[in-house]
Amino acid sequence: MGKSGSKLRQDQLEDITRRTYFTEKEVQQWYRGFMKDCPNGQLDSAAFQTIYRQFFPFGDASKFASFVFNVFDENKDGRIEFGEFIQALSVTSRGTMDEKLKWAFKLYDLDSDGYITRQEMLHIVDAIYKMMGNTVELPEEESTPEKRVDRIFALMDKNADGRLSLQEFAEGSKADPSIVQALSLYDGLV
Ligand SMILES: [Ca+2]
Ligand SMILES: [Ca+2]
Repeated sequence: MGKSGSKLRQDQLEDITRRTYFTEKEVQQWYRGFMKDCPNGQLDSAAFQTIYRQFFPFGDASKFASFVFNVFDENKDGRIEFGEFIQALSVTSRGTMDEKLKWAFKLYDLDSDGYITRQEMLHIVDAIYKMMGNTVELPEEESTPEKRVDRIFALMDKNADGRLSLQEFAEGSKADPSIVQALSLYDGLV
């Protein structure tokens, strides 16, 4: 007693290590940190937003944080458990380019129908702009979320149907990595 919760059971540890790019030692370290910040073993949306706000004190990170939360919360029960947390962390920090792109695609594809509409992308880009506040000087052609989304769609929407498939999104992102700027934004944030 007393120590329960500070260490993962061996079978859980092995399972998580198998499913992520982390070593057993790293998983245990993340687990200790996670349980210290979330003693009940769960992170809710409000707590998640608080973490993001600390990183972006000059803008409003709430909206972006709530979108990222939904990707972390894989079983959609409104809470991030350690398994979900470490899985997302593994992909965003050590995943292959394809894994990172799929993860970013999920972030943008708000209704999970397999396509990113202009409206969906506008929601995310708007959230990113709000989070950055006035801290970055944007070039004229990207001075508003609408302009940035127009630019992204001009580049990525090859068949011009007003929505991006995973393939269009992946090809466009590889051609111009700056487009998936959100990736580098949450890289290192969690
Ligand atoms: Ca969950
Ligand atoms: Ca969609």
